[in-house]
Amino acid sequence: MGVVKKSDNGKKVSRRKFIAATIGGLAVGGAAGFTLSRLTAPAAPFPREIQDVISERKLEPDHVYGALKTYVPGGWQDEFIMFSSGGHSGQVLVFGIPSMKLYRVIAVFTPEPWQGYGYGDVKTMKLLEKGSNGIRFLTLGDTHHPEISRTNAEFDGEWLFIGDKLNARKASISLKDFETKDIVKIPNTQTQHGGACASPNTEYVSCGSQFPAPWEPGRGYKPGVTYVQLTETNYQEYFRGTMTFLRFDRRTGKFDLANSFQIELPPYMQDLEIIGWGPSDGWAFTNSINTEMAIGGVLEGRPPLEVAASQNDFDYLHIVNWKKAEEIVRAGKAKEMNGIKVITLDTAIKEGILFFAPEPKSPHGCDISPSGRYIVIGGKLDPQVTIYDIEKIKEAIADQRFQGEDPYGVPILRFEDVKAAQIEVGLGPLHDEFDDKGHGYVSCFISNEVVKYTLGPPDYTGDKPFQVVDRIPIHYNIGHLATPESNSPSPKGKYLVALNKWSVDRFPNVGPLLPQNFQLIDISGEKMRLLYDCPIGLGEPHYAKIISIEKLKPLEVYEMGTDPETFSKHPQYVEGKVGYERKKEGDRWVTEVWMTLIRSTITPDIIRCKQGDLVRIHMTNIETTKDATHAFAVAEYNVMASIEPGETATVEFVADKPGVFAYYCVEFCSPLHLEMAGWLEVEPV
Ligand code: CUK
Ligand code: CUA
Repeated sequence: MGVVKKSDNGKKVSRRKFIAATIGGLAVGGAAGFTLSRLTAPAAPFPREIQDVISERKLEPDHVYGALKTYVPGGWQDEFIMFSSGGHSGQVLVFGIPSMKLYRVIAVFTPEPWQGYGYGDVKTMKLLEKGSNGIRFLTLGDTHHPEISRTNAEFDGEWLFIGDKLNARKASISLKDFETKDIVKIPNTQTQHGGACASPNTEYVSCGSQFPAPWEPGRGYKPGVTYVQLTETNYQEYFRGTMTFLRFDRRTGKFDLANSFQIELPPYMQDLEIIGWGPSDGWAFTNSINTEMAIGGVLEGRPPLEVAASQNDFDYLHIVNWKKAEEIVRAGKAKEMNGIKVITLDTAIKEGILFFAPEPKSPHGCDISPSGRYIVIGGKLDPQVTIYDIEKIKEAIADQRFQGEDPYGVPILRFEDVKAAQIEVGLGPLHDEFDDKGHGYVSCFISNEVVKYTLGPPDYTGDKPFQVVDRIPIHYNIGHLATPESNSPSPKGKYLVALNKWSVDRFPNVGPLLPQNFQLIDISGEKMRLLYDCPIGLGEPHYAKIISIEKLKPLEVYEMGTDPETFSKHPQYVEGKVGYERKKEGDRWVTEVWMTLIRSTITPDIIRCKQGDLVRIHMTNIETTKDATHAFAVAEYNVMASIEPGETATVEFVADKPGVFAYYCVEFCSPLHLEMAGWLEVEPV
């Protein structure tokens, strides 16, 4: 990342040299460069012209302050990188903080042409297909909660995880090349919500279900197969939630179902989930709603779901001893169901893995203070955040102090025994994040604000624990909020992003479907201060994770012939090999092509095949220059690949229509980019 220096305002910036690729396009593949040095900030007072801009644009002091705090000149580095879910765009968005610049959209659950994701590229087609798990070829996902891999509970910047709420899937993304490496369908689960959350050393990535799925007794849930008639009685008897611990191999980036396990849960709607560290190491938590087990049915004479599911004054915080669960699985006490070892509800109760604590009232959010001691739940229908103390929880469990059990026999701890504090914060409290000074920040959806409060010791050691200390209005309908490296032992403070669902009057009207509004808030001082409104015109993000930029070590270029799935040589990469051959594979004709791309030539530039052939093209971008990406697309065939410098990718498609079809490089890569083209001749048979 180059030399990092402290600038005048104390912000770390990197004095990075800019190597511009040669524009001598005829000099193919050249990497001659020149260097630009960055302008240094003037030490003298700003010239008159700055004052003029301010008065001309009628900017107020707050505006100028916000602009100066967030402006990151070209060539400078942001201080943090934010990975935001892309909501039902199915993707992940990558932003800089404080600039709020959108740097990248990572294709995950939805085809994305620029990255050649899901348009004939074998690796990504296989990934999407494997992740679809035989239900149908899924091209939709609803991403909610990103997570970064951890070492000793700290974010280490190596892997990113994101879940698909709609289809209960989990994906891993390498932060070496920002590409999706695995997608797995979570067994026995139809929709998922809580998590991704990683265990302190990323042995497991965990996630909880949202809407319970119908289970066949002893056989779990099979998508497209399991049917249970939906009645209130059947719901209670046969529907089930899950908490799943997916074994993750951080070498390959793959989830390993054979070494994963799952805990069967009652048919409440498990909601947000988190895994603890420090004093809460070994424990996982999820809040829940609809402990009423309402199923809706307005046309059948029952109250609507939202009414019936909001009757109880308390729902249940689920407290799971996952380390003990792991032992139970090792001891062979789990039951294999649809490819995963399941600890049944009965076993979980009997073995002391699952406990409940009352939580008011249809809550949302489940977050842990930096020390690992406090578990914080947003009241949603209750104007308070409720804070639990893991020390008290562990004590109460050890003493077997329970107020009773739920209809399934899960022991319920006494609220007063495990509660650390309740703080009245505002209306509709949802999610909590933390800074490095012992403060929590809660999003209040209904009262449209972020409220700052103090935690208790050891996070906060002052004389005003568990008190509201500041509040700031947001615009509007805030869901999650995010602070750098929150929900880990070492949050960094400084900034807070409010992920607002509505923008109403903050941006020009671009149609009834308005952008979401990410608001950047300065939390470095005592008072929070709004800095910037950032429109998100793509999906509905939920949660985001922010990490210090120094922790990311992405590749600049792939080593020549790299298969990004494994980061090793692509099985079909042969140095210098170009050309094609038509041959029989079983009873099908295949035209197999070895192709290279370099400014400004695609070789071969003519491929002749016959109608009905499977065309399989192994393409290598033989550039070694950073950013010298090429792309490959075939006219009228819906085929698109992106090949980064050094990368080898394979596309496959059936040449089902005869004709002569142009293919070309889709990235404007050099002055002769338009000439970077060729022909696919498909001879009719
Ligand atoms: S949920 Cu969306 S605002 Cu999926 Cu984390 Cu709370
Ligand atoms: Cu390569 Cu255009």
